[in-house]
Amino acid sequence: MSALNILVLNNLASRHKDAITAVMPDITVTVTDLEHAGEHIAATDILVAWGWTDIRPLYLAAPRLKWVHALSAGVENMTCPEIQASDTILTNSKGIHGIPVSEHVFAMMLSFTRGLNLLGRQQQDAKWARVPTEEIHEKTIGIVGLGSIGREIAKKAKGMGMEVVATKQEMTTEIFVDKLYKPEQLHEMLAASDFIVVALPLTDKTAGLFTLEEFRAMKPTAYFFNIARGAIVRESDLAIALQLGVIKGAGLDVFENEPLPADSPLWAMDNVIVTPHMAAISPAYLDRAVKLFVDNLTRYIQSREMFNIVDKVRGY
Ligand code: OXD
Repeated sequence: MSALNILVLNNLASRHKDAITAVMPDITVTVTDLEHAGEHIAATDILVAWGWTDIRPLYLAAPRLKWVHALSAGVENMTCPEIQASDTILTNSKGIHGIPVSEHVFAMMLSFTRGLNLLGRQQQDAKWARVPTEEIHEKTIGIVGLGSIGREIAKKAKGMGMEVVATKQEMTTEIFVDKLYKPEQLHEMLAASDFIVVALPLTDKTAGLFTLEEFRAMKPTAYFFNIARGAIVRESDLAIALQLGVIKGAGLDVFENEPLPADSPLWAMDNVIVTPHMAAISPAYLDRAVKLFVDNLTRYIQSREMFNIVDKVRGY
């Protein structure tokens, strides 16, 4: 294969660059940001960026581009009509999120059940007062979308003595799941769950999936968690459900608009935990992401089947 120019729109440590250039001679890695990407795009063969980067303007100015790789799992801003109609390969970083995201989900769940969401507020006023507690032991967790993140959540939930149920397109044998539901049985699963975690990709089918109707299908004691994409949930309906006690609480890492606007009612609710789209972030993230990219680059160069190829029309 002839020389390859790789443009990366994120900082890389020298060990990351070295791992990429070690794949074959004649690889050039240029690290820059979106603002300066235009200076390099005409010569770029492979573009590496986060899936929320609007790559369309770059894509239209990239005659050599053959492959776009998302450092994230989501590719929501990478599937412009032009790329959909082209033979440009699109891959993502699916498979590296399970550990940090599942830890984040349990951090939020346990914050609610041990009252840390309330205690944190009290501590600011030096207030010594016990708050109600709950156990997650023997409670049911309902995972909406059993991909690699959902499976890691299921594994940890089992280890904590929970009953695990999940929705999944295909019925497979899942060692950490007690019962699988089809997506069309979502309401049935919601009604059976004490903790509901959304772990779906954002697609035309999942956008706006959670409305007041879905919150009404949940137990009034249920806690709802979204670590997927904000647009899967109608946020105004969620706020109403939380205000009216339709559900008990919500742990949210993703929002319809990010950053979450300062006037969102969610900020002030003490039955809501807001985290700034950081569930996947950990010191290990970039090491894992670069390793995955390097493995795929090797396959690309050797013309072997690549993994994590995204169906550009389906969106995941
Ligand atoms: C991702 C994310 O899509 O962290 O990777 O949200």
